[in-house]
This record gives sequence, structure tokens and C-alpha cells, in this order.
Amino acid sequence: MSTKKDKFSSKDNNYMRIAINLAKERKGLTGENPSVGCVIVKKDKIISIGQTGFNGRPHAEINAIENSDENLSGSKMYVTLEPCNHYGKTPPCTKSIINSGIKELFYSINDIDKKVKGKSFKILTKKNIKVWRGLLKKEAIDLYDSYIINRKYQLPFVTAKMAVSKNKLLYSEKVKKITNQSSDKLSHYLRYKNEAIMISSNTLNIDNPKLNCRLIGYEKFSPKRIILDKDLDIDLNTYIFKSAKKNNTIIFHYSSDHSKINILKKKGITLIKSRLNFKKRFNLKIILKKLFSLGIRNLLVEGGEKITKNMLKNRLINQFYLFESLKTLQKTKKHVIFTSNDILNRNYKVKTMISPKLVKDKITIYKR
Ligand code: AOF
Ligand code: ZN
Repeated sequence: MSTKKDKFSSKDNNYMRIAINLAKERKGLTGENPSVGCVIVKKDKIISIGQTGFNGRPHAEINAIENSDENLSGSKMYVTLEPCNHYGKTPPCTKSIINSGIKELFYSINDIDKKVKGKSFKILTKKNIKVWRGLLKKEAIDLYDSYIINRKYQLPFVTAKMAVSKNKLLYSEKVKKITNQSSDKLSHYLRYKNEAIMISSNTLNIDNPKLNCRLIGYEKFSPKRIILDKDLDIDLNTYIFKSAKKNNTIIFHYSSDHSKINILKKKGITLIKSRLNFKKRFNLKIILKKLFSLGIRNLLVEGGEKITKNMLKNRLINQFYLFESLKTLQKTKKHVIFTSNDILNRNYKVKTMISPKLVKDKITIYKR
């Protein structure tokens, strides 16, 4: 086995890049399992590909093996993550790889799941399969940013999104819309890629958002709605209340207002009572832990300002999308100013910057 870059040919790089792109495409949609991409090559020709199934199963390797019309003996497999070697909800991929006749396996990084980590190399080499690790490792570490956070900290990977005007306002009574249509597409893409979206009841009552994914054809991937509503203030005329049904809405609350609780429960909303800290605010880490225990691995936070700032201060946000419009908003009595720039610049690195020349709004993606 080698981890040296020069051992890999440009063809190896290309095949693994395809595997990484396959995994990226499914990222966020594989439930509690990581999204894996897999490519099988024989005589320099791709004969099959596979991705982890929606909600996590079948595993990518199994899909690739089963998708192939050709005999796999003597072929090479490129896979973004160490194949599993244990009996979980599905049998070990290593077993299927051995039985398929694949003779060489390339994978980017070890699985950090303790049941799996590092063991596949031995199992496969014992069966005379050549195993190479470390191909496009940097890209794979980036791909598995959320999986690594999930496994290490038992927390969802949190992406926050905020839109500010040129004069740094998040809100002004007169204008509801700050960003343009192409930015909106990216916002909806984020909703597609996250299993849940969280906002405060304050933002909910003021903005009356839909919080769904409106990319054509992807509507069914709309995230679960999580509302932080300490005092059970949710307005019953809002879209979120009206469209609530079993399993699509969770409200975290502290109030014991029984009549409101009954109304919300009747709608099928899941109510979770959560304690407050000495500042009479929710402990957001406890809330994230609870969401993780409910199976949520990727969470999008769309405001408001107080929650987002609180989460930034407590280092609970892993990635931050800042949309800066070229529009200036008029200051009114109730305007809200964006004040998190300092924390972002102090604690985060700029990962990507999309120029306003391309999309009219400036979009900066910060990562911890
Ligand atoms: C793979 N290929 O595509 C994925 C893997 O309960 P199971 O059987 O589904 O196994 C879950 C574990 O398998 C999961 O915790 C992670 O370690 C690994 N995910 N492994 O070989 C895949 N998604
Ligand atoms: Zn597997």
C-alpha cells in the first residue's frame, strides 16, 4: 500500500474525481449514512458507477457492482470512502468486492466509524486485492466535512444563511426581498441539500416564509421545519402552521400554554419542551443534540439575527453563506442591522467568494 501522490496516475485521479462528484451530488440526501461515490474501471473503460442510495442504502459499492452488465473480474474500483467491513443494516461491502473478482481498489480516506476504520485494507489484501489509499484525500476530507462533524461530535453539520443589503441591513419593514433570483436558486439548493431548516418564531411571524425547496422537480426534498418558539408565539395564520402535518414540523418551546399546545399537536406538529439558560434563552447545543438524536445530520439555519449570532458565538455553525446585495435598504423604525461580520472574520475562513459580476449579489461562503 502507498499513500504517495506520485504513485497515482492522472487516470486514477480522473476516476476518483468522478467518484467524488457522484458522492457530492448525493450529499445531504443519504440520511444518517455518508454519501459515497464509486466507479468501476476495466481495461481503461468505466464499466459501472454507483452512489449511496437515498436515505443511506444500498451502499455505493453494492450499487456499482450490481449496476454492471460486464463481468467484474480483473477490474479496478475507485471509491471515495473506505468500504465497510461489518454487518450493519447491510452486509459488508468488502465481502461483495471480494466475491466480484475486482483486483484493485482505490479509496480516498478511512471511514471514521470505529466499527469500520482502517480494517478493510487487511481484509482485502488478504484476499489478494491490491489496495491503495489516499487518492484525492484533500477533496475527500472536504466532501466528508459534515460526516466528520456528525461522527466526532454527535451534532448536525450546521449551515447558516443570511442576506444583507449594501448598507448591512437584514430587515427593513418596507422591503422583504433583498437578494436576486440567482441567489434564490442557491438558497433553494441549500434547502434541498439539508434535511431540516431552523428559524425563530419571531422571524416566522414577521416574514411568513414557506421554507420549502422550490427548485422545479426537487420540491419533495423540502426540509423538515424546526421552529424555536420559547413562548409558543407562532401565529396560526402563517404558512408554516397551515401547512404543518405529521413529521414535517418540530417546535422547541418552554411555555406550558396547554391550549396552544393542543392546537399545535392536533396539526401533527412535534413539540419538544427544552429548558432555558440563565439568560432565559434556549441552550442551542442541547437543541442540536436533540435534532441529531432524531436523525438530522445537516441543518440549515435561516435566521433570525439573534439565533444566528448566538450560534456563531457558541461555535455551532460550521459553514456560513453570506449574500450581500447591491441594493441599499431604507432604514425604518424596525430595521435590523447585521452585526456578525466581526465574528465571521475572526473565527472563519473564506472558502469561496462568488463575484457580484456573475450573480449580481456578492456571495461569500465561510467555513470554520
Ligand atoms: C460503504 N458504502 O455507500 C456507505 C458506507 O448500517 P449499514 O450497513 O448501512 O452501515 C452503515 C455504515 O456504513 C456507516 O456508519 C458508515 O460507516 C458506512 N457507510 N459504507 O461501504 C457506502 N454509505
Ligand atoms: Zn458498505
